[in-house]
Amino acid sequence: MIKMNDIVREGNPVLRQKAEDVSLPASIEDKETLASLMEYVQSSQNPEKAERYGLRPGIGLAAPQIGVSKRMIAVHVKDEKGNQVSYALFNPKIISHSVEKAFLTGGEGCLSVDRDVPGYVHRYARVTVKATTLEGDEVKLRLKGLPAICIQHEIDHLNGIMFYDYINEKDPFYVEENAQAIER
Ligand code: K3U
Ligand code: NI
Repeated sequence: MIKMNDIVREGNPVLRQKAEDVSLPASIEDKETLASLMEYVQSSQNPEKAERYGLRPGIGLAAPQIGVSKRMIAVHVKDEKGNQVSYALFNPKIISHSVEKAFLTGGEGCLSVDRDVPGYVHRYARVTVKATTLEGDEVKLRLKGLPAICIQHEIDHLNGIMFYDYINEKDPFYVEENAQAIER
């Protein structure tokens, strides 16, 4: 089981590398790694388990964050209707996106960043993502709201991008024209 000590922190070069594609069909080892990412995010949102194992809650996790530079992510988050959106994905790729941007009014955080970084992170409001699931099925996902924000944050980890790279240095709370504010 992944614990906080297994999560690499900013400053570790793996977080700035471009992760390698996972060769498909996935090996048992890669499937176990992806399953462990999902286990972490699910357990971290369970108050008893989070307390017992000292897990900081997260809605997503990417393989580079545990030092594995391969294209795997887990997302476990509720959409605006309260439906659970849960995906464990190999080689996720954004194949199209809206022109409209969106941002979380509370900003973003990261399990690899042990400090508060205030400011708005503008991302695409809607994305279509192609990927392969843990079960080996090719999927095309259409996401908006918090799930869309979360999957972009996780795919960024596969490309060596941190959320604060997007924050306007001079005016962290600058709002881009026509950007949609998402309350969480
Ligand atoms: O945003 C977080 C959260 C945790 C519990 C409930 C609701 C929200 C914690 S930070 C987080 O989940 C990161 C995880 C990371 F860094 F490992 F990928 C993902 C994330 C945070 C904010 C926006 C999008 C994604
Ligand atoms: Ni992160």
